[in-house]
Amino acid sequence: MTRSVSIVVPVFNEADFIPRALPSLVDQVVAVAPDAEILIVENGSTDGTADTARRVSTNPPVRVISLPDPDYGAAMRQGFLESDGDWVVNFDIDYFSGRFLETVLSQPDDVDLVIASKRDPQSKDRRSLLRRIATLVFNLLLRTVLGSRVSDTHGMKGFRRALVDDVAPQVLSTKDLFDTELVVRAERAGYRIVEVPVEVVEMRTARSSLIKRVPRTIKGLFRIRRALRSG
Ligand SMILES: Nc1nc2c(ncn2[C@@H]2O[C@H](COP(=O)(O)OP(=O)(O)OP(=O)(O)O)[C@@H](O)[C@H]2O)c(=O)[nH]1
Ligand SMILES: [Mg+2]
Repeated sequence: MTRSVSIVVPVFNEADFIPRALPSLVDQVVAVAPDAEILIVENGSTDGTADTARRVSTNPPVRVISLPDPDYGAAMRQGFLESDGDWVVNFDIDYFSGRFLETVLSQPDDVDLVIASKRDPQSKDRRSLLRRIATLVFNLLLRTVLGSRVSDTHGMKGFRRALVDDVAPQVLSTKDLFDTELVVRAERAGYRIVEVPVEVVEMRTARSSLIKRVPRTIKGLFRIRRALRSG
């Protein structure tokens, strides 16, 4: 018998935050899915993140995977490929929800992908105005450049096993765009996608630099477009 869900959590230089966040993540997951596995995928950290994760959660369901070079998308990809749950759900160490997991696991059979959309009219996005604007602008670019109709690709998502096995190996993007390309490829392949509202509360001060991300993201979206056009 296969397990109901694998949770994939990319982490980078989170040694300080993991002791605070991981026990709560594990509790919330186990309360909803006692048979879940939780794959913590670290790459390139310089602060002992992987060891900290192993120390904080010594027992299953947590498994820690460690790779050499810092890359969010590569970590996500590795976690997805090593997972074996009927669903694969991605969480960040500072953004996870047992309630979202419950929503994913209660979907009817014909749903393949569940997106927690920060832009759903019923969502409560309590992040800073700048982050909310960044999400809006990114989504407008996604719609314009790639013709996508989803309203958000960053953040929590649940993927059906068949979709992961079919589409994840085709994804070329790394870094922040791995999951965006996965969603867009799934959309184009005709998988059934539903978006659900979410409440987003910052668990800590935002630490990633938007300035560095913007040019990289725009280049990445055009690279995805070229890849999709060339088949
Ligand atoms: N494995 C891996 N994980 C990463 C990398 N960069 C970020 N992460 C993890 O990805 C998740 C999201 O990263 P954050 O730093 O919170 O970035 P964000 O959520 O996009 O932006 P803010 O939280 O608003 O700053 C966290 O779990 C990070 O530890 C990376 O290079 N490799
Ligand atoms: Mg974050």
